[in-house]
Amino acid sequence: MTEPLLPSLRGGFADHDDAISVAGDSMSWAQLAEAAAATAQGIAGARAVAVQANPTLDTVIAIIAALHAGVPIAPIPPDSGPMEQRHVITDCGAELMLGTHSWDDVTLPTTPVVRSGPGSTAADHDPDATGLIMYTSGTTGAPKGALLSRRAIAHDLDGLADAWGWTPDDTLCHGLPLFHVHGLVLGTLGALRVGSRLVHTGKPTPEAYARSAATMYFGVPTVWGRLVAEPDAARTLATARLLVSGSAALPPPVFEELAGLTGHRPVERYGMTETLITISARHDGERRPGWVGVPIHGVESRLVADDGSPAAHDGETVGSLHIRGLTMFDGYLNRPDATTASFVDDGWFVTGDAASIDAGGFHRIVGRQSTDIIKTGGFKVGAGEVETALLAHPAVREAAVIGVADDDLGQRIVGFVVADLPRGAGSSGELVNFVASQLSVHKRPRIVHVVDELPRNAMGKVQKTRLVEP
Ligand code: MLC
Ligand code: AMP
Repeated sequence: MTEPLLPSLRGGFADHDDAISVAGDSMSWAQLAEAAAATAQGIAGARAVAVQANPTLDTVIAIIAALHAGVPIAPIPPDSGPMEQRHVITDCGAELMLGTHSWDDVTLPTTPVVRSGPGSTAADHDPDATGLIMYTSGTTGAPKGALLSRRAIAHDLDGLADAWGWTPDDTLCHGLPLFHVHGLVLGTLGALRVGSRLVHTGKPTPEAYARSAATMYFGVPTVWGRLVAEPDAARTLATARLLVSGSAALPPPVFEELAGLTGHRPVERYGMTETLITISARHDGERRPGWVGVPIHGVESRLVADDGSPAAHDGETVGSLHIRGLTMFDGYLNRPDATTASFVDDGWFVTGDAASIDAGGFHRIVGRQSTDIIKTGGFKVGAGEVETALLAHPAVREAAVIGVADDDLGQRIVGFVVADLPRGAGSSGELVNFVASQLSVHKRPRIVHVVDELPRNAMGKVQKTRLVEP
């Protein structure tokens, strides 16, 4: 049964005074349900709304209010600059901003988040209705809004609860952003669907994780890498039941260090904004460094060779990973072309990830098939989006952006520009800050090299493999 989406807010489980806590601000599920119902009054009937997704309890109330009202909501990175805000707010069709925001350029009316007051009774909604519009980067162009139905969210959370043995006895801890699937769908709606307490630490720092006595912890590999670099903090997680890593590849040495310090071999899981989380190691199954497990309930995967034939499940052969099942998004908003292009025969979604599958059905993600998708700190960033931002700088004439292997971030974003600026990385700070001010801060290159020319092939296309840092 997919509705009600969040049974904890309908009295489905024994309540706690601090059932949900975000950066130290906490409330019970009954209080959250009241706040959401009262806030929902202000948005009833809207086509869509948007929220500046700061890591606060007010953001959670706003999102739950939208789900209560049956109004699709787009959570936007709080630090996004004018270029990104303009695009997302226009594209998602928001009629209102829900809750306060700090964006001078946004002229939409604002409806406040309130914590008490009269509210409509919670009602079941059409499971096929859009719950969330989640923006995700592609290789080129501005981010696309993935339409996530209430049904897909419910199926995903139920599949993950099964895979992870997640119950109301758990307390979940993490500090991941509330504008992506990891922190919002799994990390917030997951706790509210399963009925487990949630401690959101505001930021995912080792100290904050160490302070929160929880049974389950979520993190992206950068979070786990930073945790094992502080062994005393890491050791406190020994009392947990399950550590879960996802959003990017967990380096096997970090897996082993985490296991050594906490006594827990982490569960790795794989997913995408579009498909939600589809593949995971199980709480009662094998956890293998470098491998992400098996499809969750309701999900199928297949491996396709370059010629379109099925690739062998021998643990070695690398193919294109396709996904099908109950957790699938309903397409990209306003982008029927991109939606059509991402599916092949019989509803298989082409993930763009290269993978191998072993005889036992265990999956290994080998990498992205496009070098123009960068995963930095678990954030997906399209090279094209950063290049467009660099080109908007008055001194920049040509730009190319790549991801470079990085011990902390997995990949770090590096820019190369032809510009009316001194050669080298001398003016890097200015260009880095320029991108940070136009897009979200996490999309900024960590360094920009000013070069005489970009390497191009005979067709004039930039050859990114020939871009090397001095
Ligand atoms: C630095 N800062 C700047 C700046 N340079 N601000 C303005 N201009 C500049 N030029 C500030 C930042 O605002 C921030 O401030 C601080 O410096 C640090 O920024 P950072 O270095 O970018 O952050 P960092 O510490 O590197 O972040 C690491 C991280 C983060 C792990 C915390 O990358 C993160 O939260 N990752 C999670 C990504 C995620 O959830 N992905 C899920 C996608 S869904 P301040 O004040 O904020 O500290 C998905 C599906 C799936 O992938 O499978 O899950
Ligand atoms: P996003 O669009 O932000 O949802 O990012 C989805 C992408 O993150 C996937 O296509 C993968 O490339 C990557 N990803 C997610 N989880 C993992 C994982 N456990 N291992 C490797 N890559 C992952």
